[in-house]
Amino acid sequence: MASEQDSSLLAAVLDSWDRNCRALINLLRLIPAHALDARVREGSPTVSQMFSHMHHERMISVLENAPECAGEVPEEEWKHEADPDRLAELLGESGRRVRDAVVGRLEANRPLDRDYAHPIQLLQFLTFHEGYHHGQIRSALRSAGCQITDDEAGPVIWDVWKGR
Ligand code: NI
Repeated sequence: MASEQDSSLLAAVLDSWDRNCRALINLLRLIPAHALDARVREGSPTVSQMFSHMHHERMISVLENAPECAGEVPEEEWKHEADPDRLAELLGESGRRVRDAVVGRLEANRPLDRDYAHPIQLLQFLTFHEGYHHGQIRSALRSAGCQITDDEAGPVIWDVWKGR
């Protein structure tokens, strides 16, 4: 790292990735197991499939951009996984791999292999991508009549972001 200010900015960026990962797992934990097969409409992916897809996106991004940190990319991108604990475990692993990939490239002062102007942009891209699917998951739950209320989401999602 070039300076003390750079390292404190990097710590803040990594902290936001950690918060994103925590909020996503917290969202998963708010969903009753039977609601993992909710969809926005017939033919849309299930809630479970969207979580699998987010894990897949992280894993393929690491493989393509920092293969030294890659793990096993799932064969099925949109797998319907019925076990929420398994989804949480996968997301835990991919969250760590993404983090390691970015930190590793920054420490080595190397760009990512394929995409992104700067390694940090991988974190920002994935945070954006996951926010997008977060909204879709909330819509799917609403369509299936098992919506998460703002009172439930507040402390474990929004406050995770805003907490000091
Ligand atoms: Ni997507």
